[in-house]
Amino acid sequence: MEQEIMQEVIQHFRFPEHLKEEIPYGSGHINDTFRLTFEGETGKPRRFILQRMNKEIFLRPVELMENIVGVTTWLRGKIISNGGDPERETLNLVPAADGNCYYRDSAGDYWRAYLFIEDAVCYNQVEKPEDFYESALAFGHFQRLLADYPAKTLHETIKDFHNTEERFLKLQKAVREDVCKRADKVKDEIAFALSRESLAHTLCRMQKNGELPLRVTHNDTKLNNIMMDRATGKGICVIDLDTVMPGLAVNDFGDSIRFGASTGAEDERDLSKIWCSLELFEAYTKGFLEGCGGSLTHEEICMLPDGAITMTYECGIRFLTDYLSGDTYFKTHREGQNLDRCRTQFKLVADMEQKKQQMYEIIANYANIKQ
Ligand code: ADP
Ligand code: GN1
Ligand code: MG
Repeated sequence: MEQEIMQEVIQHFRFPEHLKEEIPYGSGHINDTFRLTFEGETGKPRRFILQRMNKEIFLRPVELMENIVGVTTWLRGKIISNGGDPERETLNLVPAADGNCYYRDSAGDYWRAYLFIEDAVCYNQVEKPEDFYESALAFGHFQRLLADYPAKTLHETIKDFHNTEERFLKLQKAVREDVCKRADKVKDEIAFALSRESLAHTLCRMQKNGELPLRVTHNDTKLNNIMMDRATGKGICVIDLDTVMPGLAVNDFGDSIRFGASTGAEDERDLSKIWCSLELFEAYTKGFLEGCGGSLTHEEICMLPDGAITMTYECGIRFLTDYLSGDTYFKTHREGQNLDRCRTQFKLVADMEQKKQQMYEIIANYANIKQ
């Protein structure tokens, strides 16, 4: 059945004729991603990414695709006027046969296709601080390129995505309902989350009262959502644009730190390996501030450590909620993976709390803030 659907979908996009290979690809937690290789006319293979969008999560896929068309067209214009290469520096959608930028298959799922970005890699863990610095530069730059994007035209693809207060309420509900009878096993994690409720409020409150501005942000800035040039090591293309929406710059910073400045994998079971590396934190801070090019307000800069702690806390809460609800949101490949992910996030939160003053000093140093 799956194979028949794949064939149907592939026929409905404007791909070359001869398919040589089709493999599941990448390690995203949300969509089903495939890499397709076709025989090219000159003998050189041509590759594409084909994705089935997650319909439980993205309830309005046509609106989602409108966002992606809008943002990639905008970026394309900016990249061309800066003398860059629009085929590599932003995602390029492949049209479907009917001219739409998506295809709805006979099972009701929505698909889209992108040019495969060649000669580039994306990492699941930082290998060298310089790579993390380069990724920060690119994420900061991405935010700057979108600074004057008409935010009102963007659809909210996932409601309350980084509304940490709402995430906190959803955790409480999941604990109350305990549909899988797992709450007893994770009393410590629940207590950890509930005892830090104030973390859920600070940034939300600052956004509501105007202390932190809403900008067009990426909202899912983990390291494997950026392609790095294989030859130069530079961050060339920000991908995974499903959650580009108005949001907080400190959250984009924080989400990168949560994932990339950790000394271990997101689902590492041996928690003695998990720390927030200040060396990596420093590399990212330097790159992000450079990439944002002076566009952040004083208040935003001062709240960057809070962004890191809040995003890590929020993600831990989301993993725990999903574990309690029966693993329905994030893809899992083994029993208890969401719980393992939750535990690494909470270990990082506790470590970041200890290191908050040092984080602030690093930021103040790069942002030239007098202490
Ligand atoms: P998810 O939302 O599930 O995380 P992504 O859009 O991030 O899906 O894609 C999953 C993975 O596929 C990425 O981490 C990356 O490895 C790879 N990928 C996605 N788009 C491209 C592309 N245009 N070129 C090369 N690799 C890509
Ligand atoms: C998901 O799509 P992916 O794998 O890049 C999630 C992020 C989480 C992240 C945790 C749309 O990111 O919000 O921070 O997993 N994306 C969505 O690894 O929920
Ligand atoms: Mg992704």
